[in-house]
Amino acid sequence: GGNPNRGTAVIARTKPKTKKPSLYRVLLLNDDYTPMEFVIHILERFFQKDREAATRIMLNVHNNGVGECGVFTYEVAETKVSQVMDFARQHQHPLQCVMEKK
Ligand code: TYC
Repeated sequence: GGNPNRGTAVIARTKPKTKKPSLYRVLLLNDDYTPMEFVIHILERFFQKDREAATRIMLNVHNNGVGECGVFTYEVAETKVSQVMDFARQHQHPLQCVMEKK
């Protein structure tokens, strides 16, 4: 016999815990070869940006070396990175897309 929980205590949460998922930035990296128009197309196609927002982000990457396309949960960010990298490879552009934890 004996109490199997001897020396332990469990305190119940008062408020149900809803875990916020970690967020990840998806970034485009600049290079000297990928056409500006191609990068704008990527931003429209995979990140639902309108022409104006896509152009602003592309120029930001062009001028600063790196720029944010959006913020997503891990799975979605991973999917975006894969889609961009596959599409760039298919068109033989060296464009790089990465994700980083916020
Ligand atoms: N620097 C490229 C050019 O001058 C344009 C470019 C912008 C490339 C953004 C990559 O992520 C990029 N054609």
